Amino acid sequence: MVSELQKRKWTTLFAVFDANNNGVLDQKDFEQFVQRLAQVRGWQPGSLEYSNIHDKQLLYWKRVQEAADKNGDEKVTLEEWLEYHEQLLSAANKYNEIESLGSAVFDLFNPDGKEKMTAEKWEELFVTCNIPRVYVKYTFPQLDLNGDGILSKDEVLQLISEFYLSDDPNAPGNLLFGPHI
Ligand SMILES: [Ca+2]
Ligand SMILES: [Ca+2]
Ligand SMILES: [Ca+2]
Repeated sequence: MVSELQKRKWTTLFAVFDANNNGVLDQKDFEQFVQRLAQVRGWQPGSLEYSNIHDKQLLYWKRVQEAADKNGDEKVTLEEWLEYHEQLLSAANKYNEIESLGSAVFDLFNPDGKEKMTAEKWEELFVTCNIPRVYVKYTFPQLDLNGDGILSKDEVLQLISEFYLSDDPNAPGNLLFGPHI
């Protein structure tokens, strides 16, 4: 049984991915995301960092497409998206699936594995995803589960798993993309 809370969260995630805000997901959204990230990071198109992230994002989009684009029109509608997540909820391998998706997102923001996900870096992610950055002040301390000022990969994976799956209104992972849930 899917709750309203879960549906709201999946819809929020859809909105985060829908970079050009036209109500469907397709490759353009993921390309726009790369452009924004490059802007935030000061990467020139054609640079090594740029093409690296670009390739990763296109792979990521292919995965989303494979999982959710039921009618194969190279677009993912909100309906298809919700259906995919509903199926994910009852899938035996859901934790593996979510962990590998979460890992891909984390690595995107930490390409060399050396950067620490501080509140400042987290804010960068919000700017890139077009989420109001003012949310970070409120949500970061609750997301930083052990209070050391950094979101570790383990913390992020736990939060992502809560975001995708939890029906608990008090789960910190609900706040992953802002406090409005
Ligand atoms: Ca779109
Ligand atoms: Ca479709
Ligand atoms: Ca921490």
